Amino acid sequence: MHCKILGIPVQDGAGRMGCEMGPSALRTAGLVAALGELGHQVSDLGTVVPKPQNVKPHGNPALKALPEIVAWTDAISEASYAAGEDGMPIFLGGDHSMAAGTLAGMARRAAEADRPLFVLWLDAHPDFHTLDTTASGNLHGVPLAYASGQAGFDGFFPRLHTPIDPTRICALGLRSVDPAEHTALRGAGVTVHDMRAIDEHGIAPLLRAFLERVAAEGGRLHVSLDVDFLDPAIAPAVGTTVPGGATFREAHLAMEMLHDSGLVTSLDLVELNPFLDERGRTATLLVDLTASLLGRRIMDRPTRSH
Ligand code: EXY
Ligand code: MN
Ligand code: MN
Ligand code: MN
Repeated sequence: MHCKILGIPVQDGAGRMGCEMGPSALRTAGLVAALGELGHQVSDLGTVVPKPQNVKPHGNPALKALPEIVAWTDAISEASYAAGEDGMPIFLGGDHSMAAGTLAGMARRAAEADRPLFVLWLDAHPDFHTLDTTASGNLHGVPLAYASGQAGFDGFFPRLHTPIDPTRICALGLRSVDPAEHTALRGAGVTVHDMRAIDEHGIAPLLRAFLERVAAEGGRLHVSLDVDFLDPAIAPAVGTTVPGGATFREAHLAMEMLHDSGLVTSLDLVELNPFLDERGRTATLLVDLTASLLGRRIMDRPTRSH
C-alpha cells in the first residue's frame, strides 16, 4: 500500500484552539515509521494551506469562522482529490470541519472511477447540522451534512461535484446527538449505531454488516475517525469529550476488521488537540489504531478465522 500523509491544521471549526497542532503530534508520535514497519510505502505530502475567498454573510448569527472554514474546505477538497489519484490518503487533522473537504474530494474521485463511496463515521457526534440548524455555530458540527448534500450550504460552501448518498453512511459510536441532527439523520436514511447498540450487540456484528454491504456494492470506503469516538479515559486529548465511548479493544477490533475487509481507501484522523493530551498518549493511541487499520495484528491471523 502507498500511504499518502496530508497535514490539515484547521482549528477554526472547533470551539477551542489546539487542533492545529494535531498533524505535528501525529508525526511526532511516529505515524510514518509505524506504517513503514508494516511494509507500506509512506509519502508525507506536507500541509494544506487555506484558500481565502469572499463569502457573503449568513443569516445564522451563531456561525463562527464561516469564511475561514470555506477557505479551508475549498483547499482541502482540491488537495484530497489530488491525493486520491492512487494509494491511500491519510488526512491528519485538524478539527472535524476538514471532513467537508476530504469527503468532497474522495467522493469526486470515487465517482470518476464509477464506484460508490461509503463512509464509516466513528464519532460521539454525527456532525450533521446545517448552517441553519447549528446552535453552537462551531463548524466541526456540519461536515457530514454538507458532504451528503443536505440543504442550506449552497452559495456558502464550495459546490459539491458529487454528494455522498446518505444511505451509504454508517455512523458508529454516537452518544451526543442534537434534536435537529436526530430528525435530519432519520430523514436522510443514515445508518446509525449509537453506543447503546454497541453495548447490546457488540461492535463486530454491526460493523461486519456494513462492510458486507460495501463489498456487495463494489464500494470504496472512507473512514473518518474522531478522537471523541474513544472513551475519554483512554483518549483525553479532545475538546468535546463525552463519557461512555469506545474502549481500547472495541476501537482496535474495528480497525482490525477494517483492515481484513480490504475496503478502506482513505482515512481522516481528526479532533486531536495535543494541548489537552497527557504525555502524548492520545496521539500514540491514534498511531496504534492506524497501524491496526493498516495491518498490524496481535497474532498472524485475520479476526474471522477461528
Ligand atoms: N453537536 C454539537 C455542536 O454542533 O456544537 C457538538 C459538535 C461536536 C463536533 C465534533 C467533534 O465531533
Ligand atoms: Mn476551488
Ligand atoms: Mn466529529
Ligand atoms: Mn465528535
